[in-house]
Amino acid sequence: MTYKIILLRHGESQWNRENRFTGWTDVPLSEKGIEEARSAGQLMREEGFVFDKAYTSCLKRAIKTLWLALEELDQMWIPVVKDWRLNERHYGALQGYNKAEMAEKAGEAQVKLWRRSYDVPPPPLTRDDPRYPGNDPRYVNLSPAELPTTECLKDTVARVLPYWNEVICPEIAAGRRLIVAAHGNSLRALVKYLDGIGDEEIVGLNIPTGIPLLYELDENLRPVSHRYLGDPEAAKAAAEAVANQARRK
Ligand code: DG2
Repeated sequence: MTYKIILLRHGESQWNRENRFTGWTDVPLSEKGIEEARSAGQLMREEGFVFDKAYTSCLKRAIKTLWLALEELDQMWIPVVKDWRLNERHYGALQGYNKAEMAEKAGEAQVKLWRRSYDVPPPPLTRDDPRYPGNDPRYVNLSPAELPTTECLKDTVARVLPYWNEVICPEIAAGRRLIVAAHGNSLRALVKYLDGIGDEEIVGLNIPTGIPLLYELDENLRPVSHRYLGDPEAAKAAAEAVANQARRK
């Protein structure tokens, strides 16, 4: 007996397009991102996916990707749960800055540490910074300790994993067919756990936009296999492009 779950990073956002650190900034999809979200839905339709429930973040790039994919599947009616714990990792004071320009300024090695290391957080925001999420009504129920001023992947794991274990896993075990639409790093956090990727190896993992990632799980909800739907070479090239976003110009 195995279970299937789809993990989907949103389609290209406007700030992915402009190559800017985004984090909790609520930016829309680009035109290309809208197309990617539709294609993701088509890929799932071609493989006959049917879902009972969807999970996403509180950020419109993931929410809209989910909507567009479900529209292609003609399954827009299913319940959708939005939770901040699936948000992108908070990129602290880097939010808004161009990744390649930051590599010029701080050096590629430093930017790689901020982007991909397990436990080096980007510089934090101050609480009086307009980018601090504490004044945003969608986060009104978060405790001060939960409201980030920055996050490394380890911090993201610390909020994504309890959500996976306490909210999503019971649904899978009950036989519900789920799709999770989230972000590059909230999904890296999950994949790190699922595949038991070490703190050093996780540096090399990049997740492309808008390509459904299928996991098959055994009865203990441990992965048996995973693959990107569609052309594996295209997924590989897209992941490579993500890795290279913070090269100096
Ligand atoms: C990107 C990921 O998040 O950036 O916050 O800039 O998945 O929501 O587009 P997403 C961001 P990198 O960690 O790949 O630089």
